[in-house]
Amino acid sequence: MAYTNIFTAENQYMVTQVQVRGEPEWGMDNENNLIEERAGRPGFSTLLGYFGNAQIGPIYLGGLGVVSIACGFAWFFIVGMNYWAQVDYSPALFFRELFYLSLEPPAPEYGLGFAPLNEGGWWLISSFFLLVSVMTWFARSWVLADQLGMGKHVCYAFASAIWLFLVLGLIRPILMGSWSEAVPYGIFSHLDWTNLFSITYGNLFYNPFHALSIVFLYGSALLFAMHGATIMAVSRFGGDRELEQIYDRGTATERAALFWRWTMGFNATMEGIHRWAWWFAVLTTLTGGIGILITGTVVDNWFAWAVERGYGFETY
Ligand code: 07D
Repeated sequence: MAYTNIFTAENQYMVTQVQVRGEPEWGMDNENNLIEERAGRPGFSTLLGYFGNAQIGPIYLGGLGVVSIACGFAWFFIVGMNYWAQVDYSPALFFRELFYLSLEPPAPEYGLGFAPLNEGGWWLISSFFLLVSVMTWFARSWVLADQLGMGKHVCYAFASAIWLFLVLGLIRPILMGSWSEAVPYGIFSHLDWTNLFSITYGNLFYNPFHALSIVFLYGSALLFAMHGATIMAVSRFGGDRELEQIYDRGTATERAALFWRWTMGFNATMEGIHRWAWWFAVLTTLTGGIGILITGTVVDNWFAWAVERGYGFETY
């Protein structure tokens, strides 16, 4: 039997990854003359090449990109300056307490009104910048996909994540009539918020949309692992040329498909696996957003809700 050296081209595992390097790739020069608006000369980083493409740049910022980055920085800066103020500008305290520092939304008595700067006002202002930053980044992804003649699949997937983000920080607080419902900006504080949210509304595990969201989150990880592993396992037969294998099915696809049929009696197609992945990812935050939206607005206690429906049991 032939012995395969793991360091030969036929058998490229992640540890034997090949970095091909030629002249920098500038990308297409389409009718919009985007190439002239690209900033910086491209360079190369071997280290970066271990994680993705070794080429860095050129970057296309455009008006939306500049607004998005500026507003994202404003949010980050306001949060950071509040942290510094909270530790009286002591670097030692700042780093020691970093995970405990937090910029909190206004207290319940302020409702949906404005609050003094140090009582949630800064949270409101920084949230405005975060909102603009995320929405302009979305618009940028749309415009760039459009200019490259691409489908809008990335944009729609991003929109699903933004849906959950908006429910958590904007839509649900408005429906509940108070900014105090929103998530604070801090490492441990946002974890505490999550925990408290679950406890307040009778254990989020009984919320079927939280359960669905977990299904799709874990499912995404599983599908991603299965797909990534399958493609790497058949890359020696050209399986990594996935798109070619979709319309001109070769031995890589045949083997990969047969492997899964032998293993579990069913296989996705070379094309369909990407639809599986897209839907699982999109449904994670889509179902999640529904779950959060109806918590406190429609359902007050998920455990009691589950007891009424016969799947929650009181134990004494
Ligand atoms: C949060 C939204 C999109 C984000 C965007 C980003 C920037 C700026 C800045 C980096 C991720 C915009 C912002 C770009 C960033 C810088 C500097 C996406 C987000 C657009 N849960 N749980 C979920 C599990 C429990 C609770 C989802 C598991 C407890 C609450 C997911 C368990 C309690 C909420 C999930 C578990 C609880 C969730 C998140 C196990 C108390 C939500 C999906 C095994 C701890 C959220 C319906 C996601 C949700 C959510 C998993 C347990 C509370 C499926 C595995 C019982 C309050 N939980 N959870 O992709 O959607 O988030 O709920 O115990 O709000 Mg849960």
